Amino acid sequence: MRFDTVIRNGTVVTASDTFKCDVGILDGRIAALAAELSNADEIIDAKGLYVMPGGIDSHVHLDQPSGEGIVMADDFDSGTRSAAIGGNSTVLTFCMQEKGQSLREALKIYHAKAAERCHVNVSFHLVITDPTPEVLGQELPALVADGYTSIKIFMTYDGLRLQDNEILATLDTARRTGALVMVHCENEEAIRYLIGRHEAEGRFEPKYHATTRPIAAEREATHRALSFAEIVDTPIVIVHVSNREAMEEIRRARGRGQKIAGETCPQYLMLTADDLDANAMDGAKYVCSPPPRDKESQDACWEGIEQNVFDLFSSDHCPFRFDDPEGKLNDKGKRSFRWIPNGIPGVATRLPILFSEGVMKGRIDINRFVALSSTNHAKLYGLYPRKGTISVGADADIALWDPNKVVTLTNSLLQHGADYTPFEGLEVRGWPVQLFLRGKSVVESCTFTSAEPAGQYIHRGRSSLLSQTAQGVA
Ligand code: DUC
Ligand code: ZN
Ligand code: ZN
Repeated sequence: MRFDTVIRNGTVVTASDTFKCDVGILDGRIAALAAELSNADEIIDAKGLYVMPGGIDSHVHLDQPSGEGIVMADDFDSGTRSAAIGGNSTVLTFCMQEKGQSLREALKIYHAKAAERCHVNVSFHLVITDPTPEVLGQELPALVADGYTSIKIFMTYDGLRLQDNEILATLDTARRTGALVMVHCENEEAIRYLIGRHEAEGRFEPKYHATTRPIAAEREATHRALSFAEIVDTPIVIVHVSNREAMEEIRRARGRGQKIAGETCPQYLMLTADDLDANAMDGAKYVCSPPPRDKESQDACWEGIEQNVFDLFSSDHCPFRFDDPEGKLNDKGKRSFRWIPNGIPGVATRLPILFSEGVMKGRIDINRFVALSSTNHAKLYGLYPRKGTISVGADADIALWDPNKVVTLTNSLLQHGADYTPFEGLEVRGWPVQLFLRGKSVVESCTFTSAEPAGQYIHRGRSSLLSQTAQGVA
């Protein structure tokens, strides 16, 4: 058999196995896995490297409206560039419904934003902010059938959050239509009350972002979301979990037999609320929601990664420039933490941090790394087995990792639109040295090798979490 490309002498890693073999690629797909393959137009020597499925980051915000006068630092060009630098071949981003807007209108806008400028594959979650009877009764079922098979809803933020009756109606519709729902769990009323109290007491600095969004507000909303999911018998994903108490809610719900996926992010392993208390306004760089907590919460999140409380490790990349009137230091943001846009950049640093802090420090094995970084995302969001694994027939979306390459994280390396990284100066061991999209090399040693953006938009199938529930279809 003749191949377009053969990757030779590498160590192939999947979520379940590690083995030495060559990978033969033909027409963008993996066509053979065998001891020795040689008949190819191009031979890549991967001696000493891990051959892994390209990362899938299922929680990435790009080019979203973020409030008056605020501009997100990444569009689909720069954001997907940065994703590729960090070893990702696919990102799942958000299509945000404005109030009064139909989901189809919103999709038209986001498809135009993404068209022909994606350097990795992209697929959209639908953010539902206005669950009218038309949206839930007519649009959503048709869109799920068209491959928009996941939804995000918010329990916080004025203008975004759903009321309890709307959450129930959305979850119920999701069950009937076969969509997976991601929930942002924080109690808006408690946060609003605390913000008012802080401002009345003259407390405006960035560090108060953390004290106005306490663990109890996240725990309560997590419990409520899980209870609603139980009441209407719908699997959900609890996204960006930051602490032990929210983890315990997930554990308990699973103990009751609920189908729940859990997600955590690098910021909850690597940052604490003390980072928000940095010199002058520097703390604004770390403002995200839920906020980073304390050392005990970091340890708890590592435990959740090691003990399978978490299925997903995502970046929640939500980038704003720091020193910019349209970013963190906008005029109002300088006056109160309330106006500092929430979110940090991280799509390029997610995998090097998990590899270095997780695999190289012995907390998780390399197969769990692949599960957390790629395979579970593919399964939960309807991309598997075409994406998220190394197997015959899968797309040749492949990352070659050098486990011995030591890199000091610095902003210029990451090619995103933000003017900082929260992880500046962190030394990581292990780096994605080459990335292939459908068999084509797109990045080598942090340099783009493909002249044209090679990413595609992907319509997705049903989540593995829903396979035995909605409509009884496997
Ligand atoms: N929630 C997210 O999922 N991302 C950024 C900000 C937020 O609140
Ligand atoms: Zn969120
Ligand atoms: Zn997010």
